[in-house]
Amino acid sequence: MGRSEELFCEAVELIPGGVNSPVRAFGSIGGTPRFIDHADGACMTDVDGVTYLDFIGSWGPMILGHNHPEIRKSVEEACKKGLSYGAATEKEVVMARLICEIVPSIEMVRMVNSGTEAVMSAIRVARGYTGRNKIVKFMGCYHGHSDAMLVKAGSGVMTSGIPDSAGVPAGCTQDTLSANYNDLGSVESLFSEFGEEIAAVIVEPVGANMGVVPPKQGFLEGLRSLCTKYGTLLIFDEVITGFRLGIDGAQGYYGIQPDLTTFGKIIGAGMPVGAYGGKKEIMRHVSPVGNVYQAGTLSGNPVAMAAGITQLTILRDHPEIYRELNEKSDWFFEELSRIVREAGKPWQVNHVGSIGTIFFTDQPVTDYASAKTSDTAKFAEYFHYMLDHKIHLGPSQFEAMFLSAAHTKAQLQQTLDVIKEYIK
Ligand code: KE4
Repeated sequence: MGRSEELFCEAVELIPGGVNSPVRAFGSIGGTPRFIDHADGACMTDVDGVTYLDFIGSWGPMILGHNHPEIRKSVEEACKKGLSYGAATEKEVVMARLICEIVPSIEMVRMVNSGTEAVMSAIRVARGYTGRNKIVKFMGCYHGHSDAMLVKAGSGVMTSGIPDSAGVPAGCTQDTLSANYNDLGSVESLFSEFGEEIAAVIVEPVGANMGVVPPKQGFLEGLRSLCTKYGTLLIFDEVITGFRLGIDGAQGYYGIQPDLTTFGKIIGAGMPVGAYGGKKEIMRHVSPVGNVYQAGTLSGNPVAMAAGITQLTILRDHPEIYRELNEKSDWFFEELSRIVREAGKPWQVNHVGSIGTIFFTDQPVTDYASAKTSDTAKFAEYFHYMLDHKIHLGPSQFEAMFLSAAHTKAQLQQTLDVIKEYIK
């Protein structure tokens, strides 16, 4: 028995499912999760000394690759000054200014500790600001595990096949309305019925938690105009797309200004960081200046800020990183599509920039229902074939592949060669 198996046997007795986040348990694809010892660049090495080319990238944060020397140095330096004070620091001002300068729609921002916390807080601010209760979300979109968002969610909820979660009282979700992604008509119907009761529409501007599902032409624009018409806030959940598609995220990539934006992942560079922000007129409703309460012991933690500031600064000052990453990613996913097509397989490949998914279905994947037609057993077989060839994908059909600046063309070509072998 290898060390991962030993650790997993022990872990399942101590931690639910042996993991601290469900998707890591390999539940939908079977087998033993690899316990990782260290990571560097585009690779991670497990406790049995096996090194894998990594396409999880910590589910998004590692856009510059693992163990980036400048990020590591800034964390080491910050640690020497103490880990946390529970008091204001200059680093929080630097981070806030970075985000406000970079993201078109943000004039004021609050740091939190996860994407879940960012979304939960943004929803509360939207309700406090509008005085309304109802929230529209989209089936297959995942916005973290706060109660009101666990309705037809994506990611781990979709992976485990639980459309809703136990332990969430009806009262917490009675004001959460579900619409179909890429289906403006389903949103118009909700507005016709609930119109000025709707506080916010929250959307992943690129769906990435039912696998990657790009917005159809006009979808985001339609949401923007519906929200403006009804005085509803448009919330872009950019926990994945923020600083991923480009320095100004999906809102820059698609040219749409949301009223509030949530962030996570990349802004922490692997440390636990989330954030939410928007126009001052809205954000001034947040405590202590406003009447919408939100707080956090480790929010704006100086060590986490050091990591995030360094990563965002590198990304801001080196636009060639995005140009090269997106060119490399377009090439990779287009090559993957070509391989699938030439092998006569009906499967679908969706991607936007450096996130993408191969869906084992013959239907174009444009929403939750079409994503669900994917053959998850086939995905499991594919996943393990790749793992056996030292390529570690995300262990779920309904997640994205994350490419990074550290992935070389040769490593990506090697990945395509292995996929080609699998497919033939
Ligand atoms: P966290 O609370 O996990 O930091 O962020 C929640 C969240 C919010 N919004 C979006 C669009 C997200 O993708 C996420 C979290 N993403 C998943 C991966 N699909 C996290 C992986 C996991 O749950 O372990």
